[in-house]
Amino acid sequence: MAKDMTLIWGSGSPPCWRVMIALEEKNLQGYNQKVLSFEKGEHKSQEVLETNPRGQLPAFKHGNNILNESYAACMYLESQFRSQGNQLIPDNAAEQALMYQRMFEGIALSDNMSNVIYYNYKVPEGERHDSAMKRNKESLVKELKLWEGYLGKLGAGSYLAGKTFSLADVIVFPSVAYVFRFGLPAEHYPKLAEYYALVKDRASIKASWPPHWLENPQCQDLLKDL
Ligand SMILES: N[C@@H](CCC(=O)N[C@@H](CS)C(=O)NCC(=O)O)C(=O)O
Repeated sequence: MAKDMTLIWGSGSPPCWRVMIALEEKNLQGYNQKVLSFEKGEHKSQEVLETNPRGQLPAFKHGNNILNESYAACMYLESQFRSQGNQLIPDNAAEQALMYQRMFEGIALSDNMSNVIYYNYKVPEGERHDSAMKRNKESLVKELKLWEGYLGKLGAGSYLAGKTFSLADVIVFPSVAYVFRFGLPAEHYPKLAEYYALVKDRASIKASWPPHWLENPQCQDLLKDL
């Protein structure tokens, strides 16, 4: 039981989801938690700002230790609970190198994805251009093809950094789930689709699946032409 931990999160936020997956993988259930609404602006509340002055989620605390960056929180959990639950950082140097490499490349995937999915949210109405959206989509395609190639090289049934589930999957899987939720055609990205199918039913992923995705499994088909 993780009674000395508190996570404030928002449903469907990939950074929040990462921390929740890591907590599940390390058998740290039973933590204090509160889910807030981005739509209602609750992430800008005093309660959040006290933990995370950026007014962003996740806001995570273990005792007096504050970790609001999802990468930091996941790495901290693995390091503090190394022998508990599933090991998320491989010991072998080559496997560890690939794991860190993919994990941090996850930033590019996440950025490219949100530049398309959240274009309207990020760019004020008068400044939006079809040409910019087209460029963002082209960048996302390039990025997705990279990951498709990485998975192709590793072979069937692989996780992002090899034969075992690792911190790279904890960090990157939410972005993969996002692109399929937004209509990415599985037939154009068969390796990514295979990876998505392999990981989506894992216990830690199911336990932390965004609640509003369960209520509303259908989403926009914004990525259907990719
Ligand atoms: N680098 C942070 C990013 C956190 C983040 O961008 N959270 C988003 C939700 S996905 C948020 O709170 N956005 C609201 C805002 O920036 O006002 C992390 O990885 O934890």
